[in-house]
Amino acid sequence: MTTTDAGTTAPPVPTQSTYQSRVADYWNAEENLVNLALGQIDDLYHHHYGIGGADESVLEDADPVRRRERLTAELHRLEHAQAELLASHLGRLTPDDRVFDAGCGRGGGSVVAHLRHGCRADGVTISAKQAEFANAQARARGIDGKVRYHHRNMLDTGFPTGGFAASWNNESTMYVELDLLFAEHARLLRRGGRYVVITGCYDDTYGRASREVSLINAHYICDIHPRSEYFRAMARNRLVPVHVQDLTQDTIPYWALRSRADHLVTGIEDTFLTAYRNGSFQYLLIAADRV
Ligand code: SAH
Ligand code: GPP
Ligand code: MG
Repeated sequence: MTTTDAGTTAPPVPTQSTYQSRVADYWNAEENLVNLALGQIDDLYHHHYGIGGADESVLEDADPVRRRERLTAELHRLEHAQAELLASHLGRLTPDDRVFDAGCGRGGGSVVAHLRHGCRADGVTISAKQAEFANAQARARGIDGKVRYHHRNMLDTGFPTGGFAASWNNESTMYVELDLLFAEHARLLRRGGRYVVITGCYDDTYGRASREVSLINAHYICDIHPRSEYFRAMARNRLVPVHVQDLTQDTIPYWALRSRADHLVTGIEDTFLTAYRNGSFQYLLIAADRV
């Protein structure tokens, strides 16, 4: 067991199921240009999608090198806007407040929250590689005293009970059982603390998971939940929604632009577009108070 500045103790290697080990393998090996080339622009590395109107004029640039650069920058701008939207829902935070970034990827979201609110941040990822990468980024920025990343299981963080003013999952809920996840958030958040999730969920009004939702699951090794399950699991775990926003129409321009970026596509772009357009899939933000 190791003692950390975040308090209490946690095992040096997270306890994890076989499934979670495979998820860790995916993220330890992941080097998609669509993530690295975007992150290199300003050293904010995101593993989520974008929102807002896209400047499609970048596609018309006659110079092929400049066209690629402008496309990359435009996709990054849209992903950054998504991170800022999430951070804007974290409530009022002071520099002494601590926030928890559950499933933090290469760390961009915690940096955005810290820069916006001055707060301390603890990010947790099941991938040792990502935690190492994100800590190196924080050191390079000189914010490693405030922003830290941990190779841990977000279902069992070892962080102190009631120690956090806010917490979130940005596109990381589809890797876990929601009841276990929300129980850990409810434990970590102080009363009146704020929880925010941005996620892709399947739409209960469609019926069950569509073919496209199943293809997205297979692509990322995840298990997308229905929208209804978020609200049931929150209600069971002292999390009371204060704001719900359907971001589906806001994310379609990102996917439409990404599908035309030949140098960045991964092959999943048309599946997302079909899933959003056929009504089987939603991009959703929920902000909730811990009561
Ligand atoms: N929130 C980040 C990354 C999203 S990608 C961003 O917005 O950029 C999904 C992340 O969830 C990956 O970092 C993966 O390691 C993490 N993850 C999946 N299951 C996890 C678990 N059980 N515990 C901690 N992290 C997990
Ligand atoms: C991460 O983004 C993707 C996920 C966390 C899983 C699926 C998300 C849903 C909303 C269903 P990424 O930036 O690593 O993916 P990509 O490499 O495709 O850009
Ligand atoms: Mg990406």
